[in-house]
Amino acid sequence: MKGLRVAVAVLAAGLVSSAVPLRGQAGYQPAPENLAARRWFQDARFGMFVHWGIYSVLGDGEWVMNNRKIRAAEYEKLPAFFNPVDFDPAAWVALVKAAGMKYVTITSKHHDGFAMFDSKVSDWDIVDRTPYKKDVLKMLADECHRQGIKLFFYHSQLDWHHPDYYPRGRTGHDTGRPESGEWYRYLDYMDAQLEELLTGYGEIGGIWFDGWWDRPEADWRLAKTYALIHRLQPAALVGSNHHRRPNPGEDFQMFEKDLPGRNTAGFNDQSEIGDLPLETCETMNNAWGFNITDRSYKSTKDLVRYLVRAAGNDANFLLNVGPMPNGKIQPEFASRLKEMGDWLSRYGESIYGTRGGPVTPRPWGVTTQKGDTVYLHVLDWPDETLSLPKLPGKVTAARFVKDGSRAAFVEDEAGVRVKIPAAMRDDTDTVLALTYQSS
Ligand code: FHN
Repeated sequence: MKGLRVAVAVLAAGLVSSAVPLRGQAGYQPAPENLAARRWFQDARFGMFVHWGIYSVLGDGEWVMNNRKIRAAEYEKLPAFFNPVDFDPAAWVALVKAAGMKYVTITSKHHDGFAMFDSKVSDWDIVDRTPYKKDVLKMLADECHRQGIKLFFYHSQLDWHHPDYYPRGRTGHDTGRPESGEWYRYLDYMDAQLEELLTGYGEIGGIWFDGWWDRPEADWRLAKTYALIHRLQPAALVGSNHHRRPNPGEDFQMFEKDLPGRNTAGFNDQSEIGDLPLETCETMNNAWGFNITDRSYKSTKDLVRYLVRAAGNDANFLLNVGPMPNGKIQPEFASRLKEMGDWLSRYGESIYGTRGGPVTPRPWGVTTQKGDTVYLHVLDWPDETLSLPKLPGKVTAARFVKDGSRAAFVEDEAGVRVKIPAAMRDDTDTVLALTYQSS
């Protein structure tokens, strides 16, 4: 009797485990080049996010199809108006570099399903449907490779246009598509497009998935998709914006509109921090895709401080632009990016190649670390003496990164106290470098 119960339990467990979709690529062992790419990614610290698609024509963000209940057949009129004759990939990449960014993550396909590249498995793409007829991803990839910038593709798993994206998820219910479809045929299509992206655009930094959250209960066949990517380009990093702890087969963890572990924007309610490289993304106003009336631009100071806080939390900062339908990046974004680049040209040593520092984020600011140097990023500190707990070794020197001048400090059993005279304080970030001797 007991034996039977055990057998039934084992059988039931087997049935359950085969019915519950596997989340990820079980047993995944990252290749050595993948591990090297993760280190590169962490060293890079700052990237440009680009949300660009036919929705930019309407100047109302990338969710316009869903928000305005535009049917798929109506939305199909849009590509005819998308003609980015002023798109200049060399100028984009020059701006990326001027901003001090090291990589670009651009939408190959957003939720509207429209491929911004020359797909052979669909004609719902930029080459087949727009008067522009050119593959902007190829143009950008070539330019990124020329100028030494890594290119990642944002790829939406959710699709408001493809008929086989069925059963529908939480969104895209007003698109007028027939209430039928073949889910696994949709996944085959998605894998085929990913294969195109990983074979036709040179070396790719990685794939940034989004949209899993539309159907959390579905079998996304992640194991197959992740294995495909890792087979085609072992160094390419896989990440997914599912707002959860990473699944096997993912190489970095992302947070949306919040620092790791925070949830002020409501996206990261289930995001526990795992042990992969981290990234947080944010908009410059409130929109990802071009929004013509969104004037809520963040100041350069706030954007720099976000970058600093991200680095202090051991995370990259992926800062978004939503280019206009003519192919240009609007001046409000460009000017802020250049100002961030100016700041980084002075303080970059405290950001690039660093990891989160030994003192965890505090109300006054954060720390970063590179080798035996700890950088203090003092963001809000009104007093003269800042007290720190003990660092991993005896402090031998302290300097203000601004001008290299020495900072006075005292070290005892309790820790280190550093003097920050009012004249040395910087409204954006007072950066000090403390060098210690490892014991
Ligand atoms: O729905 C998308 C949104 O349009 C945008 O792409 C952001 C970027 O992180 N992610 C989604 C929401 O989680």
